[in-house]
Amino acid sequence: MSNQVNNKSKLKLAIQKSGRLHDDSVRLLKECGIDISNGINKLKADATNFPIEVFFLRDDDIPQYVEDGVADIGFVGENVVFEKKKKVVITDKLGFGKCRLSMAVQRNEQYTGIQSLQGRKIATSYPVIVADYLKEKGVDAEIHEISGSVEIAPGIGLADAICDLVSSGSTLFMNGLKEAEVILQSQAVLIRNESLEPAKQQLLDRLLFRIQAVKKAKNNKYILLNAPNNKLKEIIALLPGMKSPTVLPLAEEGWSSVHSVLNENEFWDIIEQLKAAGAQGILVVPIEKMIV
Ligand code: PRT
Ligand code: ZN
Repeated sequence: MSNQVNNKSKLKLAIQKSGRLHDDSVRLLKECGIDISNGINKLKADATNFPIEVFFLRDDDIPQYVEDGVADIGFVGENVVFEKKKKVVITDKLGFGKCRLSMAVQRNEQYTGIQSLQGRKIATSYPVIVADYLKEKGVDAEIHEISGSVEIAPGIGLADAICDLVSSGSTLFMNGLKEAEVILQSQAVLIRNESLEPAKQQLLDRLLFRIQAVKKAKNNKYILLNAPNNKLKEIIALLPGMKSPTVLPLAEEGWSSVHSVLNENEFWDIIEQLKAAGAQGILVVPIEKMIV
């Protein structure tokens, strides 16, 4: 096979070169069985065990590369996708890089709703999203675009308010600001070019299948417990499982071992109910991959 043909049949993925999304992007690939550990310091790297080529870029550039087809797909914050307004398709949420884009004002300021920003100055690195939001709310404010350290703008008299990404809230707190209004929830997403050729779409489907299995596994736990046979019915009724729980007899007469899968969201509630129903020796084990 010539090199050119070889390259054509590879899926080209753009991820952040360095920064908050880099490590989680590489980790997700690894959990999908895709190893690029030899190339992280280069501009691009081939995976050794999946037909994928990874480009390392600034996050701001990823939507453009995917729109142009230089990359077929990308992992990037949804906030960047909305700000850049490129023609790309958001295909999946990746479950990491979670944050929110929020308006913030000085802590001692009275904030009575977005209308209180009427006629005032807002510093942000997200001028497009902010302008859309203000327009939708019918608020006329001056947007001052700055690319970094947005949180210091009110303190130095550059703006009355800011609109910036928040995760723990400690940056706002340390700069004497308070979060006033969430305007967007964001996380890393997989974007794709609008018209992928069939061979690439097939590769993307394989990758998406693996990503689903990894995400599902993270949200679920495998649970094993011992139950007296006279309580089995009640205990089984509490367990969802993939189909129904597995029930195996224990060596000790009158007891069974029950195995099932629990979703993280309902996990503690169900554990409490299981205990109350007579379950003993409850073991909870992480799941590596989950294919349903
Ligand atoms: O070099 P490159 O352009 O690629 O990187 P970058 O500096 O533009 O981006 P980077 O690495 O800072 O962020 C990449 C992406 O991570 C963002 O686009 C978001 O999708 C996501 N993300 C998640 C965050 C945060 N959480 C976050 N907390 N991006 C930035 N922040 C910053 C925020 O701007 C503020 O300065 O962290 C500070 C607030 O954090 P808390 O925890 O103090 O609230
Ligand atoms: Zn950036």
